[in-house]
Amino acid sequence: MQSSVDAAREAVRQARSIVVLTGAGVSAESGIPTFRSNGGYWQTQRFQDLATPEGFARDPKLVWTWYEERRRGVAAANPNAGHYALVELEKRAGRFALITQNVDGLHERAGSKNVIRLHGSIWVVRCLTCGVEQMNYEELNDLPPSCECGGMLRPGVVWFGEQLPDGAIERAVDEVKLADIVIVAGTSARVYPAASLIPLAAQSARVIEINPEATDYSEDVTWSLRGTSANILPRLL
Ligand code: BJW
Ligand code: ZN
Repeated sequence: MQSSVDAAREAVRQARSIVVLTGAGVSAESGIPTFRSNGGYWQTQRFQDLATPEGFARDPKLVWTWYEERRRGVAAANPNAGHYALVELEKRAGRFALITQNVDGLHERAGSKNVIRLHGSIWVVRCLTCGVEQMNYEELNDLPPSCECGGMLRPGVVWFGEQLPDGAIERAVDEVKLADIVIVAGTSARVYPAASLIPLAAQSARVIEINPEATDYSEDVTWSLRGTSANILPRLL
């Protein structure tokens, strides 16, 4: 393992263009639950109820109660050593992009600049009637919240069956094609199209996977480093 970390660090040092793809595991050490690993949301709750447009239409209050609880958890959390290592990597790299599936905003709070958010933001709300989208960091007490126009607000995230934000996956694909190193950290690689970036990366870049568990793509990457992102990402600098 040590020799793989050393080899990966050397490859990172020599890279001209670095792309990072992150998932919920990167925020786990900030105390934020993942979806599919131990203690993950989908182990006790149905994604159909909480993360689909149909679930929201059936019971917007239930969905909003879950998001509001998560918003409070994220507001009370702080970025961890993994988030900060990626900020440092961006400063050192010639070309750098951070593609994230996370909606918590912790990469931006840590100081990452070129962030491509594939699944939206828990801090954005959108009106179902007038379509206005805005940042909202307040505690929402009356759920579901409503817009000034009287319409119902929804969380500005991407649910199953919904399109990703305009141009997001296209930008991500372009960045991956230009990269010579792609770091994939803290994702189960089960959700598409995000996961499809990993085999795409393996076609033209060296890929470093960081995850305590194996994924479907662990065999296809150059270095699959078993460990946590707060521990391993700083060691790649
Ligand atoms: C650590 C760690 C530590 C723990 N350090 N690691 C192709 C094939 C099959 C299906 C599809 C397909 N294309 C599209 C689909 C449908 C669907 C999909 O992918 N389904 C599959 C599940 C089968 N995709 C969609 O619907 C997407 N839209 C789309 O494709 O539009 C076009 C289209 C529409 C309809 C039909 C076809 C095409 C949208 C996906 C939206 C995902 N939304 C969610 C919730 C909303 C955001 C939110 O509220 O947060 O996004 S689901 C949830 O999963 C969330 C995450 O962003 C996403 C990914 O999860 P992630 O980040 O990988 O977390 P986990 O928990 O799965 O994994 C954590 C990992 O960390 C684990 O591996 C741990 O081991 C590890 N870990 N601690 C490092 N300390
Ligand atoms: Zn409105």
